[in-house]
Amino acid sequence: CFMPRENISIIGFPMDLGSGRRGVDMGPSALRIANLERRLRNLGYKVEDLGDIKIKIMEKQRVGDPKLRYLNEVLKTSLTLARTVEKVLDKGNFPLCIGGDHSMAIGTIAGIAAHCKKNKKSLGVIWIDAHADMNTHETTPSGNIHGMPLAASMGLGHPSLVNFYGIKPKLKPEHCALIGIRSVDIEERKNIRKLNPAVYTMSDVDKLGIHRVISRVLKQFRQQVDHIHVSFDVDSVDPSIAPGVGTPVKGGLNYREAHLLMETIAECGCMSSLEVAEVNPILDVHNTSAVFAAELIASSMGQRIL
Ligand code: EXY
Ligand code: MN
Ligand code: MN
Ligand code: MN
Repeated sequence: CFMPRENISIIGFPMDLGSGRRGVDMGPSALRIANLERRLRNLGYKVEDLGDIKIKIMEKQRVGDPKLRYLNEVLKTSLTLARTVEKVLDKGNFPLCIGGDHSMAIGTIAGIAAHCKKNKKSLGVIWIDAHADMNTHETTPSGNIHGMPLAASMGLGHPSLVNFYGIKPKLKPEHCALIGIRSVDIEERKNIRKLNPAVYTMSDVDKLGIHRVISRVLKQFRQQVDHIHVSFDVDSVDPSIAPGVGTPVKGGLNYREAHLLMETIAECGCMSSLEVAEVNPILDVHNTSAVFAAELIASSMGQRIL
């Protein structure tokens, strides 16, 4: 379990090749400008920023297969991300991966899964997102890989994604929970039914309340897994308060719901890694979405009101 005095390693992944919209490659800069590091130091952590992983710009890339756009560069850079995350965990630090489009989860989860496998730990993932990110090259309406990482991690999708980093599957569906979901493609639904992870839609959040939802997930995961990874897509938050995201969808988490979700994760004290994806400064208003994301990261790491 993660204890507050552990050291945090920030890893930037300035990727936008997995997204249909430009701009999320600037997410890591926006989060750093939002004083992410200082916020964490203020909570008492030692923080090292490992900088950004090198990713070739879109202009220097070939799209390739229209159902798996920019696959080659996504795989190549995800390999570096996976190795970096694995190394950070192996030395006992807490990896905080900042993106970048959500295809980054392919690399993050691979690195975590490798660390867990070596240490005979079981992995659980809490996926907070407006989208399920459970398409495959066969069901995708867009060809954008950021719509596929969760299915791929659970063993469904193109072999190059599923077998990535030599671990397949990286995550069991019974150790996966999605929260905040409100935009799922028709064909993608079949993938969700096939794998059957726990899904808490925004409708469930409205009915149950975010505290009950996250408490239920944490209670279950605390008993069943040794490593809890939180994959936070900023588009889970309502676009009225976080407009600067790659793929905004109405009806998301409100300001307090988002903070309470992260505060409850912090209270549990059992998060072992975190990634934050899809901040898009091009669509943002004076960096407010990045500042909000940085506040939410702080909440998940123990920032309290009192
Ligand atoms: N489901 C749509 C697709 O696959 O193209 C949209 C995916 C957006 C994914 C964003 C990052 O969460
Ligand atoms: Mn996502
Ligand atoms: Mn999303
Ligand atoms: Mn609501």
